[in-house]
Amino acid sequence: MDNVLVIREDVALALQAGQPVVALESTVIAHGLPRPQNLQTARAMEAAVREEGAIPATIAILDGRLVAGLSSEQLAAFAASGGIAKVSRADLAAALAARVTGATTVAATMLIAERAGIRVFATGGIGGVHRGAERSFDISADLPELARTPVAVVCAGAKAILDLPRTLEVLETLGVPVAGYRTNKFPAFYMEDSGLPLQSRVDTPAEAARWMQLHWQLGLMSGIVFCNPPPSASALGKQEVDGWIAQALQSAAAAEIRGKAVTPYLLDYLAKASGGKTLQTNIALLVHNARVAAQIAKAYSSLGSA
Ligand code: PSU
Ligand code: MN
Repeated sequence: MDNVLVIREDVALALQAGQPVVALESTVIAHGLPRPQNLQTARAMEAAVREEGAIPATIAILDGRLVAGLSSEQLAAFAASGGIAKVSRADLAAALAARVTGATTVAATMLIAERAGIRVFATGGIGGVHRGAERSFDISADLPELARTPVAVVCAGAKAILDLPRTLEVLETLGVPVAGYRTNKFPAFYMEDSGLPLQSRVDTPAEAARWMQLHWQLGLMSGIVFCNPPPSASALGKQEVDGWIAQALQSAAAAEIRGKAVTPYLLDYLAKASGGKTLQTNIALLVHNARVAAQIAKAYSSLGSA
């Protein structure tokens, strides 16, 4: 792996010393947020992780290598460039062979984090079962990745554009634990409550860390989803969001958007239709998730099993 996986020096040192590290993804930077908010948010997430006493490792593919821990300059160049490939598990070898710059999805970021030895990862909302998946079969590769890769993902649930009841059903089928972080409800990304109850919750970083330890001690190789609702002050109401989502889905259908382009198209449409409101909420929840992930990473590393 050495010639393929590059781990930033401070990240490697922290991992060797059993100190907390938080992985961050790069599809949200390249495809989930517009410029210049993408770089500002990536930096704010890294700063939140550091403030909590952990080391951030933003993961991407640069010039044919998997990089765990972009430097400040690499991050700026990445956020500024257009035409970056969206890379999931299936695309990794092709991206390396073609020496492209690649943005890693939740699925690819989890996989690379695990190879690097990082156990905690923060994102906005995971991918899931798309609405109408009974016809399109569009189910994010994030779900099967969660089933096979032992990394804890801190997120505000799954993205609101998805079919959330079916997303939860698939996670259950795949044996992926889904816990509310200080909530009994599955959040809906921009909204604190999807209306779907969660079976379990944790209330402290120490409890989350204990879960991780037990789950992996049992030899269960799946990921764990910790659902951290968006901060109340920036959460949006169901009625307004549902209206924007309906418009976004209609527009995507009319424009015949398919495959990897679907999620970026919908997020961009929502940001515009809402006059920037969904963008502000997306940014707030990303930074909040980074902070909570760092707290969990710290608690997990203090257990000494990292
Ligand atoms: N969270 C966000 N914004 C995003 C994503 C997550 O706040 O853009 C990205 C993640 O990289 C996730 C991807 O893996 O969206 C899902 O894409 P798809 O539905 O094509 O699997
Ligand atoms: Mn898809």
